[in-house]
Amino acid sequence: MKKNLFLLILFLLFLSCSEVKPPEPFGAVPSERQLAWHEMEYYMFVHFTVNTFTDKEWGYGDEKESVFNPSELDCRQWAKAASDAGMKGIIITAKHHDGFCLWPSGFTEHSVKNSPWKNGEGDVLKELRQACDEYGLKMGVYLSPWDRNSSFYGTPEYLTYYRNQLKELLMNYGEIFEVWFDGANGGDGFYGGANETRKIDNRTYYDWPNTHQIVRDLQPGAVMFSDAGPDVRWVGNEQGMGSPANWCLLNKDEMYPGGDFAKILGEGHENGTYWVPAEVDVSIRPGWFWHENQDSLVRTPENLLELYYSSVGRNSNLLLNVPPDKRGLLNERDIQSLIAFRELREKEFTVDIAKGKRVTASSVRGKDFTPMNVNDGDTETYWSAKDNNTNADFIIDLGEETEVNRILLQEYIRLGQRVHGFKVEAYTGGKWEQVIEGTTVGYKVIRRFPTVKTSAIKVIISKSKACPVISNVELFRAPGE
Ligand code: FUL
Repeated sequence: MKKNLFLLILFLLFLSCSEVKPPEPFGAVPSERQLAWHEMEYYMFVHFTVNTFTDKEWGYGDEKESVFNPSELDCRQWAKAASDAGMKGIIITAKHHDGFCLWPSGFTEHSVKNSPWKNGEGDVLKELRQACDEYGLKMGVYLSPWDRNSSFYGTPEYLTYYRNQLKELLMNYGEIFEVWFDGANGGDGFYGGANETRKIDNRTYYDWPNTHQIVRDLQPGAVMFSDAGPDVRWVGNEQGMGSPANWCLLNKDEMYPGGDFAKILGEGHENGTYWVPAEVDVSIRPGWFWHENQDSLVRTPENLLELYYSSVGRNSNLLLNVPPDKRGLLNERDIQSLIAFRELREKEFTVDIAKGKRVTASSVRGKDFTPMNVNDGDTETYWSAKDNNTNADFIIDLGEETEVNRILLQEYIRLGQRVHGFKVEAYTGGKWEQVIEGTTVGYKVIRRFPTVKTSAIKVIISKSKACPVISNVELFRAPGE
């Protein structure tokens, strides 16, 4: 009897040793819809409304519908440009602060239905949906909470009006990947002819939880953006600058859209209780809307590459605004810049030098978590150190002296964002030399460093909240020094 018990214990011990469990998640983790959003990385913002024709950035709300009259509107041209540029979706200003709707809303006369465009029969959202489907892009909507046209604005009735419009957008235009709630709120406007200033309390007026529920019910796969989430947060500036230390974590309950939180939003909260990653929204021109006198001020491909490093390279998504002109077409200059930027980007990341090379680590949790997972081309597999090993490293053996000047790192974020200190060293001249130092990683970081000729690269996770879990490492030799 005793012998049997002993054998059983031995057997159980054997079972528990052979199966090494994955690490426990640490802190807040992303939802499935957020994980899908992270993979979008780079997509287009389209600012288009009456402002395009009146040369304004913020329409007052009294614009006649007749001013909206694009001569050659072609959403397929936008979608083709986005797809050629390597973008994965388009978010459109279905309604900006002026209240003019790009779709024939049943709740206002202030829309395309009273414009001369297509004799009032047109629907920009419908055309964009078809174009996105044709080019394999996802579609998102911006619906300005502030409405300078509506007589309801500032009263409780406005909420019903706003939610009705939101429902129209979420029910009639297929799958929406992101709903964009702008933070600019309240001030002077037309308001149905009142021509006055209306102030609202950002914290309470919109009753956001109930509006958010509408999005969850009608488009469960969509993420919601605002200054403070709930799913995606503003990065705190409109210059395209992600924060070098960037937590996907935020104590969002302490915040509300339109509040004064710009400084916090860049970095997020190191120990935030919710997963709310940052999105960098920035325009390819000085303004959000098209203005003829800005045709010469389109960002250069080199400048767009800088934006890419300061957004996607810093654990954020890049939402790049490209505004159609009065024809309803993206301007040739903007398209040229976008395409040349794609070419530059491709030259940066031509051959992944790390792929398939031998990788060894100072700590390995078990055979399923081998360091060879970091460069197997599969971001669902990862290297993990043993529990409590919050300081660990791995070495990529390049086999021969190779020039390297870029590194891309990704954490397996399904288990949370853990790393808050890392270094990269290159083996050169018989010793290890540091090439970069960083803080957070998260979904992705891409770092540049002066070209080094090396036979091995060491990634040291010097500080982590729990054992590190790294899903991907790529190395490149980009043109230049
Ligand atoms: C801001 C708005 O006021 C701008 O017009 C633009 O839409 C930008 C993306 O967000 O808050």
